[in-house]
Amino acid sequence: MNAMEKLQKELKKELEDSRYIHTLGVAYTAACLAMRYGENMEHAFLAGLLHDCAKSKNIDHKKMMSLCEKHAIPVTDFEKENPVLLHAKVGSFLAKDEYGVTDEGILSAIRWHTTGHAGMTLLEKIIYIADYIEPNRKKQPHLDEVRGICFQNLDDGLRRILHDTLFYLSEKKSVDPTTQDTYDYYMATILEEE
Ligand code: DGI
Ligand code: FE
Ligand code: FE
Repeated sequence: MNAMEKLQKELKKELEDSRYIHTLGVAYTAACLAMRYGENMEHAFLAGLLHDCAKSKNIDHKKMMSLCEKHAIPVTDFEKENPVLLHAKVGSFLAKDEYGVTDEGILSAIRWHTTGHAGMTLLEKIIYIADYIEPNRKKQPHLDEVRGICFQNLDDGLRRILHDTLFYLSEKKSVDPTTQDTYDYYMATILEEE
């Protein structure tokens, strides 16, 4: 068994079945986007596999908070109110600490997969997008159209996902300031590109 297969076996044990299925979907979708846009395919696959590793059966919100305290990971007030957001930061920490990932590009793709941020790298965009469009995702509106766009033009796909996410969030929950920042940044870059 190679290292990637071993990791998959470990994650299968660590995650709920549905979360593991989603994880594989993200890994393969990220690999496809990497092929399309010229990113390192192995890096994309590995980041996809680990992006939700903090959503382990053995880690609840309390445990995420205590991991942040113990390892000096800063927690914003918004994250204190919405601790589910912490799985991105904690996941990046665990990818390094528990799973031995050293590549900073992979770690930051995990770190930013939930909110995105202004000025994302290609790999960060790929993981952010793959998380949204992977085949097991079903509930979001007009997903098939969004999937097509993501394989035609990555930034158009990113903007479309940010738009739909903000719309969804603003109806149901409060929007994280970083998510808002990401949205504002990428909407403002439409004009610059053209
Ligand atoms: O971990 P996944 O479910 O695969 O997807 P994800 O990492 O995008 O996380 C989605 C969760 O994070 C979902 O419970 C909504 C929450 N979330 C993401 N952005 C925001 C947010 N919650 C709030 N309140 N505000 C946000 O901006
Ligand atoms: Fe996630
Ligand atoms: Fe995910």
